[in-house]
Amino acid sequence: MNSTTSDAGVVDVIGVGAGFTGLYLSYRLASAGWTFAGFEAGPSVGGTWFWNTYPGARCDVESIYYSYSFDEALQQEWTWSQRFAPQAEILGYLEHVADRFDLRKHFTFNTRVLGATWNEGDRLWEVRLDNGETRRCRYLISGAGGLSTPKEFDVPGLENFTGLRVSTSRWNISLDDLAGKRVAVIGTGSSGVQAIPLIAEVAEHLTVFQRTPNYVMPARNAELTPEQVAAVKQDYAAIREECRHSPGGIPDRPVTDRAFDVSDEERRRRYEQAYERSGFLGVGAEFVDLLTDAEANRTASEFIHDKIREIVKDPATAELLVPKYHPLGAKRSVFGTDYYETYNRPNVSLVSLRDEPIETMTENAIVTSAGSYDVDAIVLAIGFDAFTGPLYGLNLTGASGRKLQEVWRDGIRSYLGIMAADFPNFFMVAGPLSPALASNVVVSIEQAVDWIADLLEHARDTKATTIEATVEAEREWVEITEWTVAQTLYATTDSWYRGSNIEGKPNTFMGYVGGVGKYRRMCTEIAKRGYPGVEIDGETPSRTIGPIHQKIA
Ligand code: NA7
Repeated sequence: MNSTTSDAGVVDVIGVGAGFTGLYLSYRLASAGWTFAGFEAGPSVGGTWFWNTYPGARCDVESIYYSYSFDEALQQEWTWSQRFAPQAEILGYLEHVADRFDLRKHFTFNTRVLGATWNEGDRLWEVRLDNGETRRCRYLISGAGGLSTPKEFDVPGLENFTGLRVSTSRWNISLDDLAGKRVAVIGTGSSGVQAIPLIAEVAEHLTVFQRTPNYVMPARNAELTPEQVAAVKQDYAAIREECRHSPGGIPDRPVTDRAFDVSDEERRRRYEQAYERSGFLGVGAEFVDLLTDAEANRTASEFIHDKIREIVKDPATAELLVPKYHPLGAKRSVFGTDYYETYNRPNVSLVSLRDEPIETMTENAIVTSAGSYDVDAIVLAIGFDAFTGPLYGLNLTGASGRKLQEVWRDGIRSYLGIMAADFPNFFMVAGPLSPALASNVVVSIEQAVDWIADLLEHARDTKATTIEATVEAEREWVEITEWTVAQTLYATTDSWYRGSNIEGKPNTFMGYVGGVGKYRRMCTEIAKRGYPGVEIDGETPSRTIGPIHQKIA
């Protein structure tokens, strides 16, 4: 096909979302000469960082890595203020990127994609928008994000509550609105853990309703010094390259010894050091077998248990906070500031929903099986319908006339987390079964966008009109992702990684955990071999990716 298509009104590419993905997608594809129309439900750019404005919101990946690498001048001129920049600064960064590269012109804001149907006759997507329009495009690319569809509160009675009610993922009040109030926070994942200490400072009383205790390690956030910033900027190209070829999208700290290779004293000393370092390369990454061997993991988990018991003064509260239900790192680790210390405040109390589940709510109270808690405000920090929530929200109807949610009813299937059989010319950036879930997602986003852009270029060169994953390649990729995760403790633990936080969602681990470096090398090899596993106008070098995964180190 020609990028200046002759079909009147048909745009080459429609992109969904104007977050980290949508912005880079628009830049990359417009630069390559494609016509691009982006639609964003929110009023401006930012995606996750536009919506999640709750107190304490910040990324759990260090900002010097959690940022774009595609433009040297951009990374030289932008200066992060802190190790983990707060939400407002990350949003400011994305606004800067949008303005600097003049990207807003590619987007229509306040416009949600309601549905999209593949038109086999014309070989294009018909995309329905909530402004009543239908737009047509050759390629449809989702940058709708993995954590953008808030989970519905699945406990009856919330509708009875007449006090102030707010969700961390759609925060629309100020912290002052909670001042002097009796506040309940429900949920203790990253969002709850970040918000709780700040809410505790203003509330008359804060009651935290915890279902599953998490391992919360100190974030050790700090201002970045001018010397640190200068050192990073001087070395940025090499740092980015290291991130791209690392396991998790951040510079690696390779370890080769196992937890029981060292004495108990030496192990403890190493954990203490790692605890000071914190971050994803902290305690959970101190020995090579912590995510693969349950006994090895127990040593690290118990180290954190002891830390909690040291910090929290009331022994009964400490015991409730000790995470006993899963190994450290098997669901996403949480990094906080003064989280456990907050439970030493006289105005904070903890309710364990494992011991006393919520039964209902009244107009001014949360009622559990053991009692009633009067509150003026409820903060829901209950997470997201990850990955499939945003995708199913696009209501895609594929070549066979079935919706994606029907095709994936018994479990997610994708090729590389990028394509889905029966959905020609549709691509997902940081989609299910990609490495995005367990990585610095910005690294995964840039890699996927570049790979998709190269594939579109390849199709343009051959004047092809349809690109589709084969069923065989998709099946193989599912097997590879399942085999890879089965080697780890991720396989043993319920979490949003597996969809188990949503009632009725098939329990499938939604990511590839073989490492972003290995994944990148595999994708590069697939491109080099002419895209096995991808049918381009019905032709493919091979319907499967064969032994490429085993061969790539
Ligand atoms: P998470 O990590 O999914 O955490 C949600 C929390 O809410 C978690 O503690 C849940 O307990 C709890 N939850 C969910 N539903 C309920 C109900 N019905 N009752 C009580 N408690 C409930 O979401 P976050 O927003 O904190 O973080 C998501 C990601 O964003 C994070 O991993 C980072 O990558 C950034 P559960 O554990 O399910 O028992």
